[in-house]
Amino acid sequence: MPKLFRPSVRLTENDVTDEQVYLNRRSLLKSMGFLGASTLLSTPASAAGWFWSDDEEKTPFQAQPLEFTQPPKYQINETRTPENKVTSYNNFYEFGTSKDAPAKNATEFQTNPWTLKVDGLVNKPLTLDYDALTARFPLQERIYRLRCVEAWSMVVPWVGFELASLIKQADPMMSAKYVAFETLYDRDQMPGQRSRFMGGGIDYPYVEGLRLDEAMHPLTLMAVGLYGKTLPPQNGAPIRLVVPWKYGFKSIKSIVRIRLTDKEPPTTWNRLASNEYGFYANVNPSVAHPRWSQASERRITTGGLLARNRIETQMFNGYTEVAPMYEGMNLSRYY
Ligand SMILES: Nc1nc2c(c(=O)[nH]1)N[C@H]1C(S)=C(S)[C@@H](COP(=O)(O)O)O[C@H]1N2
Ligand SMILES: [Mo]
Repeated sequence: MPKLFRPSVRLTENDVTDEQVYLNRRSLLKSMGFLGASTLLSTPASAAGWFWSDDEEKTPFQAQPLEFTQPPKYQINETRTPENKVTSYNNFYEFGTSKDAPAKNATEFQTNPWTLKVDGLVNKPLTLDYDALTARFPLQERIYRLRCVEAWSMVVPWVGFELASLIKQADPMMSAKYVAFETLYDRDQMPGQRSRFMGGGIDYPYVEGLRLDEAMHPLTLMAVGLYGKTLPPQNGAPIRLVVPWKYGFKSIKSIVRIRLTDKEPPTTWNRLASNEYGFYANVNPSVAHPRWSQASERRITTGGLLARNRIETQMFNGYTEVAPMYEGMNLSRYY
């Protein structure tokens, strides 16, 4: 997403103070030897935790291999974006707004234990713990195009399961019309949530939504991995949404809650700039963003990150099987 500094989201004195206090405390801990590699204690992190209860032991992310099938239908014939680019060029404003910030700032993001709740207008509310995320549903590898609203794109081999299978287990009520998603809110772990400046002016937690039929569409994926292994923190560990026919900001990361509702739920980028980002946000080359064209995109493959590899953007990002869901809707507006 482009950086947006609107008058209402300018840096305030409070934010600075907040961040400063936090940084000072960390540098104090560091000078005492409680952070980083060097320490006088034999079991550093746990001993530090014993003194200073909010500085718990952190284990850096380590990808675990996953087991999955590879349905031929989802193996597309396009050059995949190399893994090191998928995991180093990210939008995850909870960890900072520059593309390299999430990979740098999320290395120690703790995702186990984790709880994902499915509730709202359902007959059987569910809670999935960390192990259930990868064990409850058979996993599939799906190679999808990911088209960011900023006009760059990637081809990513995700591992996951259909959101529909999760929603079916919760048994939605007849009154359910929409699905609301929410990212983790944890100011200790997500520096962008502590500072308006670092978090791009977003009111956290990050929220997203889909119409129920969109959520139930077989293309809509809950991803728990990429390139055959568990998701790195910067890509939305331990579980994120992937909606390949919509702009990337719909594909919300690190989800803790999925709520079925009868009203169109608020969505983060629409709340921040409703003239630029709509609820539907279907990829549409013929509707320009107010500040740039959406007719083409920079495909990130094996060249340098800024290599001139421009291709034409396709309607619904090429997933035209979703078109019937939008019959009768005016898609020429910036939805
Ligand atoms: N919680 C959360 N989810 C998010 C974002 C974010 O900032 N916070 N950025 C979105 C945007 S704009 C894009 S393009 C994709 C990027 O996913 P990737 O980093 O795995 O490529 O994540 C989306 N999901
Ligand atoms: Mo994006």
